Amino acid sequence: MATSAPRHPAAPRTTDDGTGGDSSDAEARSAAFQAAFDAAVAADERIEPRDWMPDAYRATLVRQIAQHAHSEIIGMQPEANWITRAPSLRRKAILMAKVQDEAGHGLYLYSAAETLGVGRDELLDKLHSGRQKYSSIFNYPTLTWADVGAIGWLVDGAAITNQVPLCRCSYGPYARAMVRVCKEESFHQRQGYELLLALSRGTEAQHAMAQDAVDRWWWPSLMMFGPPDTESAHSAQSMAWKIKRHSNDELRQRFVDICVPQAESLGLTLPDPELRWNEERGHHDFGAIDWTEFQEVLKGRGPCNEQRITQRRRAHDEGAWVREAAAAHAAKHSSPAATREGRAA
Ligand code: BYC
Repeated sequence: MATSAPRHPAAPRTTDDGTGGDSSDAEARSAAFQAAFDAAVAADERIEPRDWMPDAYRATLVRQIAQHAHSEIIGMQPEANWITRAPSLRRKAILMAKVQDEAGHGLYLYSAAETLGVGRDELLDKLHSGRQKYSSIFNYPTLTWADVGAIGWLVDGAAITNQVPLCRCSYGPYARAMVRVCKEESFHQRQGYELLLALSRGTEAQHAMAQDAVDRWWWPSLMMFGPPDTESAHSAQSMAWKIKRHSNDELRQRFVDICVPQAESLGLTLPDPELRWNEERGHHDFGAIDWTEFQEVLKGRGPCNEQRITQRRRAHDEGAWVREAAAAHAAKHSSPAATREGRAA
């Protein structure tokens, strides 16, 4: 760590009468911590769990990491819908592995949130009671097998575009979790692309099924990056703290530019008549996003909001016995008698 100012909260200073230091001492200490935090962020250093951090920085991280963790576990549902109907053993094995990866991502992210002082139970409770969000994208149905390919190509593709910069997030545990998540997401994106390519080059009906899935998932994928910059409540502050490295619109544009040539090699079209290369900007122009639809989904009125949260609550309730058994097992193995037995063995 290059900074000389303190990064860890010092023990409160006490006076002879035990009432603590005067308020100017406390203010000076707090200013020193703030200065050390600002310097660390400016120098691109990582903030670690035991470092001092502003309350609002902590709250923003908890909000974003929790939303991200919830997205990973709710995101298992639309794809799991197709595990029993995958068209071959190979496709089934790949899809099962992918859905398990998403569960793993949820676990890394809940663990990252725990380093900020919030427990997993508390976060799950907020998800189940609608006090925390998950990504809008998972409120759309998976109607055909081709949707599994469209999710891999577009949804995982959008997730990677958003998450690769998060590997450089200023908060250490989140940034480190993202490195592994992004490696796995790259595999997911490629399996989606390969699945769509097989369909696109298959029979006429298979090609049409792939095109229909891309038509339905394209616009919701663009919404994953969040509202336009002019409407984004948190972007400016999150970018100043180097939690986010790019704005929502910058990442959305990057995603569109990546997808256009990929769609061409897939032999599929993107459902936007206004999509064209703009020589002057060096980017693709694209049509207007339906932000009313986005807001409706965020308010819980998307096609599958109700179904997703009901299923999540049911899975949580039905898994209560597993949590209880795991806790009993852990307690048994950490008891003094078990520890003595372990030592003797
Ligand atoms: N859906 O000020 P803004 C995946 C909310 S899934 C729902 O721009 P911010 C995967 C936002 O929370 C990928 N809500 O916010 C899993 C805020 O509301 P609150 C999940 C959205 O945070 C399985 C309000 O709108 N990835 O990987 O600066 C299979 C204003 O927005 C959405 C992540 O979560 C949305 N799309 O930026 C396949 C990545 N967009 O909280 C794939 C981490 C915005 O004030 N998250 N809102 O009530 C982020 O990078 C950022 O949180 C966002 C939004 C870019 C999403």
